[in-house]
Amino acid sequence: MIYFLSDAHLGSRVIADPEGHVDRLSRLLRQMGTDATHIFLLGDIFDFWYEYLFEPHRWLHADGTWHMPRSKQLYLPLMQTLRTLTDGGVEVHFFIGNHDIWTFGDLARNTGIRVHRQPEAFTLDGKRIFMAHGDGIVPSDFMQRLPTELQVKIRRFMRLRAFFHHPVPQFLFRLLPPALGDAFGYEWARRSRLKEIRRPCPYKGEKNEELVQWAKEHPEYDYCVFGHRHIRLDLELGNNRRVLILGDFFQQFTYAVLHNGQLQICQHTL
Ligand SMILES: [Mn+2]
Repeated sequence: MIYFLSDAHLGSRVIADPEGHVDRLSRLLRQMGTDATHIFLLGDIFDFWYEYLFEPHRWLHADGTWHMPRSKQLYLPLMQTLRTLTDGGVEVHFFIGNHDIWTFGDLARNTGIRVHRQPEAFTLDGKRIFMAHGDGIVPSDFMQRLPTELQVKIRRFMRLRAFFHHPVPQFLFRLLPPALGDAFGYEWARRSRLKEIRRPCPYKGEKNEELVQWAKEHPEYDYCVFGHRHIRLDLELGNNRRVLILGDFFQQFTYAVLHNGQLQICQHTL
């Protein structure tokens, strides 16, 4: 079995019980581990994640004990879960989202997961599958069809995205004391969560949803799987091709399973 999950936004300051949220995801991942060959985490697993220069980089010690940096203490059960999965031979792939861009090796080294900073295509169960978090994917002809005000909004997002991905500001931010960087980062993330809760952006329809448009323009893939939008979508594109948007593991608690070439979205219940 192959699993896909995105947008848990762990650690979000709008969540009443952040420990319970981390536990819920950790428990599901351990359950997946009983029959999984691969697990794909498609971005925004953390509401904010930054690996600072002046904090410990080695979390798992030779004697098997864990010493998380104080800024990441909350995530210890998840780190242990990921380590158990990868030690047990499960391939865990972690795509950065737009909230957890800033892993510089610590996460991969301590847990054994593979970090992807770019979209990636895999052949699994005989299907050609394209995966990405979904931010920054805007087909150019699609852009031109949009009203000017929406174009301006997207351009602003892309500029901020380029800044967040740039090594110079990244290095400077890494120099901050973790408590200061986190205070800033979690507050930025909290505001974007609140904005989304107050003004959700529902499915825009086949013609206006950029990820759907992108999938349509790429017939070389059987399936395209995305996160980011926090909507649950499973759309047929003809010729057995499909595009999935995973929902989230924050309010909807959805994820997807691929088994014998069949892909479907599931709902996690407590
Ligand atoms: Mn996102």
